[in-house]
Amino acid sequence: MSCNQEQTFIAVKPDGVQRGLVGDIIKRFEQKGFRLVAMKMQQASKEHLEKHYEDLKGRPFFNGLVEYMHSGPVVAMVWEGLNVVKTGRVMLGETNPADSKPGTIRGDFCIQVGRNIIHGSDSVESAKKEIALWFKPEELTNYKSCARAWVYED
Ligand code: D4T
Repeated sequence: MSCNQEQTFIAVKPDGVQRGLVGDIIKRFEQKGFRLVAMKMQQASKEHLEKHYEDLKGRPFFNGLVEYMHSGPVVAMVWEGLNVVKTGRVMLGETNPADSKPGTIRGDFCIQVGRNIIHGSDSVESAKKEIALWFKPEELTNYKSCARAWVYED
């Protein structure tokens, strides 16, 4: 696999959907040059969300986090490109929007950690796990972006 084919899991959380920020968020990843591989809108079950956040089980905010994520549909996506996991996290900003710089998604669009509008995988390993949890293999598209030669040198 070429390093340009790294993939990350990005989800617009229920508050981002309700606040009409889906288009703005997609636009940022598109403008950056990343390739959209898969996308769907889904109201996830609590069991599914407990699995997604299993590393945080035991944290005091865990139940509230699952309730919030279950409270409405999310827009789940897979984005692909060079260093997309790390760059995606930079584009998102810090977990707590108060620490996020202007110009980042959380820095520009939200205020509190419990309503931070977007999720992004924090490592290549968790991206693989999360993509497998949210998407069936056949839901991941495989097309050649016509912009590729204008985004990458090789
Ligand atoms: P996600 O996973 O949603 O992209 O967030 P992060 O990767 O940036 O941060 P995280 O896993 O530590 O937290 C997951 C999720 O929990 C909420 N949260 C977090 C919260 O409500 N209160 C808190 O004190 C923390 C640390 C926000 C994001």
